Amino acid sequence: MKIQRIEAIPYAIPYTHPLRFASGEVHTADHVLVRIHTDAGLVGTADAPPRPYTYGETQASIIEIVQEIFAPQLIGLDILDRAKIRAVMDRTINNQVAKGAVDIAVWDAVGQMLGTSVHKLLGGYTDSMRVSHMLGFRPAQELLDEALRFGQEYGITTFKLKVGRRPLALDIEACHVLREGLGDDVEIYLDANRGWTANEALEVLRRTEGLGLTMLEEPCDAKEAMSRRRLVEHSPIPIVADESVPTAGDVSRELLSGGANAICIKTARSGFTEATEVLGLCTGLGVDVTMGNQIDTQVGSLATVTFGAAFEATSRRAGELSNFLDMADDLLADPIRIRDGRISVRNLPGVGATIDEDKLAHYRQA
Ligand code: MUC
Ligand code: MG
Repeated sequence: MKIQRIEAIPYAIPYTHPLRFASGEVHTADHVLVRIHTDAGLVGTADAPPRPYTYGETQASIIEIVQEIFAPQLIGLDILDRAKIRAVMDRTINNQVAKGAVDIAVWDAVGQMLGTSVHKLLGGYTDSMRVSHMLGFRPAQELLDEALRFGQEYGITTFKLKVGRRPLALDIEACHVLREGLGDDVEIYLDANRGWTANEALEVLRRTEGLGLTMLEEPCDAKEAMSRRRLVEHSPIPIVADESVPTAGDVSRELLSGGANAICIKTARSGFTEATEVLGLCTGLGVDVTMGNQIDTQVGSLATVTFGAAFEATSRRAGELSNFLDMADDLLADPIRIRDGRISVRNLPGVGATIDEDKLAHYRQA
């Protein structure tokens, strides 16, 4: 079965409220839906969320690279030749989110062809994941209200708090208010999106000691190599690399240089193929992983849970799977449901992301 045509469809869905963090803010999900059509009539689907402030990719750049650079080289290839497809894309550096979407769409088509869920093809370890909800910048009391509401409505008991603000006291206060208001049984971890220096991060860790925070993600720019290594050595909790490790090679560099001791895996930027490589690297070295959120729609979140639930190491911790709740609408025909703080995989051929065509027509851009 061969790749016949690749579409990159821009669409925009507004957020109910903006999500703010140290490296940017999002008001609209201006994403790209990637569709790979095969000569047998099957269509593989994936979502590409551009994150200009993180990787430099935009909606326009993703469309351009998929349609003008990748598609002409991929059309005619066998859908099963995933390593060849990947090698073709890897001739071009960067553009991780565009590559990730093509990769997931290929896996989706393969699963459909075989009549098997991609979750099972990848590993089929378990059938659901615990959900971690990401809290953007807000005054401390509003953060607590949001977390309490997500606990009550969805049973979510793990929260990633966006930090990285100055003065540091803003985030330190938010940590204290959340811990006091949520009690000791709720997991709280932090993501600074490079907002601090490594030494500021050390100060925050000192001033939040005793709050039981479990991880600190991307505290500073990874280029701050010496101070960051010192932070990793002195931190009582894992220092997670996220945007500093878009590829497996970056993961090796950060782990070997002591810039991180845990890794955030995001299917949106790694697809399933490179995410598997990153996971193998981490489990081989005995390094913890988390399943991260690229501020994904339901289509993207379904890809994350498909991968995360497929392996023991990725399903151990709660995955960041719920920020589609910040969006006014979505494209999935059968919406994702969060029950008792968990999301289930779909036992359908492929990834199981059936698109509501009316919604796509409504939100599609020229
Ligand atoms: C995260 O984990 O950093 C914010 C920016 C981005 O690229 O992803 C999100 C979440
Ligand atoms: Mg992050």
